[in-house]
Amino acid sequence: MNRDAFEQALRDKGRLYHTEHPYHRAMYEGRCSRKQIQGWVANRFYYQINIPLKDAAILANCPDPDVRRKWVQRILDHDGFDGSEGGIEAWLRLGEATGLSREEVLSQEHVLPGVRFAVDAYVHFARRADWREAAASSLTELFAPKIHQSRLDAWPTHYPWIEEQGYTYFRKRLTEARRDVAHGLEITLDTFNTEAQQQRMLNILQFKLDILWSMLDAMTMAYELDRPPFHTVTDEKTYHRGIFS
Ligand code: AHQ
Repeated sequence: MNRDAFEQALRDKGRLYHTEHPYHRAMYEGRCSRKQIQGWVANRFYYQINIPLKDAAILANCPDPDVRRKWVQRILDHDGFDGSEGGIEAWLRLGEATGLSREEVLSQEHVLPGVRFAVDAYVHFARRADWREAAASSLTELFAPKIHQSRLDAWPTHYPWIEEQGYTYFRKRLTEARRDVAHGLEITLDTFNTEAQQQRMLNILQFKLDILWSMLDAMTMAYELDRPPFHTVTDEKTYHRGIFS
């Protein structure tokens, strides 16, 4: 495919984005319970704290200082820097705004095995893959601004019990995601030129779409179907804790 056709092929993957997952549809249609919103926030926290590790892995594998100089901004966006609290702190505020305590979210006690496996797969891929393939796998964010905007549009109406300061994270991502995508797209379109490379890249993007979808499947089992891991045996959260961290 030429550059434009390949970009369109990447954008066409948007129809499989987790916007369409039933958990997210329930969320912006106002059909989520407080427990389902809190479960989502507590589980997605594990994704958020692993993004800087994923991006650091890409930096570690990338020999090009011009790319690193831009890519490092992603770590600062999440970890914060002098004068900016960062996305992870903003996510903790989202947790508090939904009625979770900081300690509860930081403890990872709610992180479901299926969510942990999906997120760990992303970090391990970024560590092992060619840095350009790992960079390109962030392009699910082509579709992210729309999903962040949908939360800002729908949540205050449907979930008035969520405190307003919780929305900082979604607002931040509207601009950050767009800037990240511009850089990720440039690397991707410059790198993958042969048919084999482009097909492999589309498969890698599908891998990332599968990660996002699988996280919500684990949350559906636990918070919608009331079938969390080991529910037939115990009500206790008996999930394993991070064995890599
Ligand atoms: O908040 C999100 C975020 O910081 C990132 C980084 C990026 C990546 O490097 O893979 N992907 C991503 C995403 C974030 N939020 C998700 C959401 O639904 O709120 C979407 C997700 C993505 O599209 O990959």
